[in-house]
Amino acid sequence: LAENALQALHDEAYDAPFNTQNLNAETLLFTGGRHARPLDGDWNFCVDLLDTGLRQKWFAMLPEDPIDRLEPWDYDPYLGETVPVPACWAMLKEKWYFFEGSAWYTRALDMDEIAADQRYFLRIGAAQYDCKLFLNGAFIGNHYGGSTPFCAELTGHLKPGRNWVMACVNNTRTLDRVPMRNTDWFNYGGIYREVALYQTPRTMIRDLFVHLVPDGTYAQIRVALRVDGPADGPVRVEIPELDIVQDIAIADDGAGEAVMTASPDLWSPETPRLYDVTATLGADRVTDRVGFRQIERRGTEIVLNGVPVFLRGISVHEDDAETGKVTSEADLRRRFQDARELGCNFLRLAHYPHHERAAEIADEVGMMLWEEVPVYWAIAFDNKATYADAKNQLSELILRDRNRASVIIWSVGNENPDTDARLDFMRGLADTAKALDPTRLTSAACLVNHAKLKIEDRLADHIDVIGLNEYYGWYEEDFEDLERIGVNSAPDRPVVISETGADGVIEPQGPKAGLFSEAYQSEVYRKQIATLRKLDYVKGMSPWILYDFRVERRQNAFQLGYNHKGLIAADKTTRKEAFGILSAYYAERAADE
Ligand code: GCB
Repeated sequence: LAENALQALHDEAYDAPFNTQNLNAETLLFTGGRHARPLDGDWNFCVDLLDTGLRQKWFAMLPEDPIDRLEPWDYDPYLGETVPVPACWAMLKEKWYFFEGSAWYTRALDMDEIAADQRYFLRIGAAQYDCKLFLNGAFIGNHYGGSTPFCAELTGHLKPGRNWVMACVNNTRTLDRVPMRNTDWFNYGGIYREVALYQTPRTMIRDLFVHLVPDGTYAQIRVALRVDGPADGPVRVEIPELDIVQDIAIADDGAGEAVMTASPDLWSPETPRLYDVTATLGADRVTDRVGFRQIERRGTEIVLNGVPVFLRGISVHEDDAETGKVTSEADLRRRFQDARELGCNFLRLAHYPHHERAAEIADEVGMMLWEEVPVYWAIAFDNKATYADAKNQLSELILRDRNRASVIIWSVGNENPDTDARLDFMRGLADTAKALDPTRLTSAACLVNHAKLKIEDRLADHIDVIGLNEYYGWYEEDFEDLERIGVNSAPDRPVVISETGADGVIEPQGPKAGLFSEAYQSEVYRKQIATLRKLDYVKGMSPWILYDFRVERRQNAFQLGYNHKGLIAADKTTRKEAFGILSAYYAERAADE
């Protein structure tokens, strides 16, 4: 008791040693082509609302001799119920539906042997939001950010035989996180993407970036590498279908790069050509399938491989009525199929990094992508730690996906108030994106200045494409204002209508007419299309949204926990009338091209 009382006095400090954020973009490992040992499946599980586990150090209680334990612990990580990984706990039991706090995951990891010349990395595809990792009782590291992968090096901690991996995952919404407390999507907690163990030689290829040099010649490919460990020779890069075999010298800091002459067939939505790329350093070998294309902004045009394009898009969340944020190959393929049937050449993956398979499939089927970090609404723009977190999430996303030709835009945020602090913050992110990847466009979903009825946002000078969310016909009533905005604005760069739309609930659950009816949604789409088609600086649109999605904050009699702005209902099958209206418009646009 005395000890507990003492602990209570030091309450603020109990988690401080574990908030290291040492698992971040720096420690991410390039995994393309590497052998993954999956660690998915059943993990022991316990929700821990009061963070008793961190206070009592549940992670330090090893399983060897449970009978002889001297202290009465409040949880036994080695017994009790299990949950599948990946999963969102909200989807597993009704009593966990709205749970926000810490939860403990534990599983055995059996190793036949530990090779002295090998390194071991645990990779978690995503855990919402704060993940503290332990191995055999020792704290390994901590990651912030709910949608990007992270790697922990286990070399030196793993032993032959049985090891125990534990993760404490916390999805509490706070003001300083990215996103903050208030969002319009569900706060699914848990380890909801795949977990795997990777093994590499001592010296290994940490990172590989392959792209067409964006100089308008379409005749040069650049490869940039980062090697970790002492390299005693060059890295050999091969692209067999282009007859490329190139040795790249590695400098003392581990960096190496080369520009090679080649004339690849260019990647585009119509011709999604990909090439096998391998990089070899001693016994270490990574591979990728890479498309080559150039995306640029020229005045108010978005130009792909020298040709102006109109982005026929739709926004989409990572959300499923059954599994929450857990996606499957079939679910992703259906998404691309539905977008294709809508007539899209472009998808906005809102509002956070989606599963990495999404961009791989987009590469393969030919769909341009907008990828985004959850700098959503009014986050703590004047907080340095919040900035570091956002910057890290953006860096992890870019390192993960910058070999994907399909990704044409990095978006640094959504609907943020135009303050000085926000301008500094988001300009910093846009600069980060360009530094890590000068080959793509930057954007952000900005807001209309409703007082002036004008597209006006100070961030616009620092991004390539002005994303614009406008809800004329839904949150804003007067459609004529949208026409005025069109006339009052003369943006010097392309505008993409990153959102517009209206809720439409199919009868009999929805009303026959008026707000929330399918008929009303259709009418909004008709009017939006009629107005936007006249604005020549609008170079694309990604209305809100492909599927209805779950969210805590929508609770009226029609919503019942869902946002119903989907063109397809939450069953991902039932199409609303507006689907046909948008697809007719996209068919017409495609025919004009
Ligand atoms: C928005 C947000 C999006 C919401 C949507 C809505 O402007 O960017 O996250 O879900 O509006 O339905 O209100």
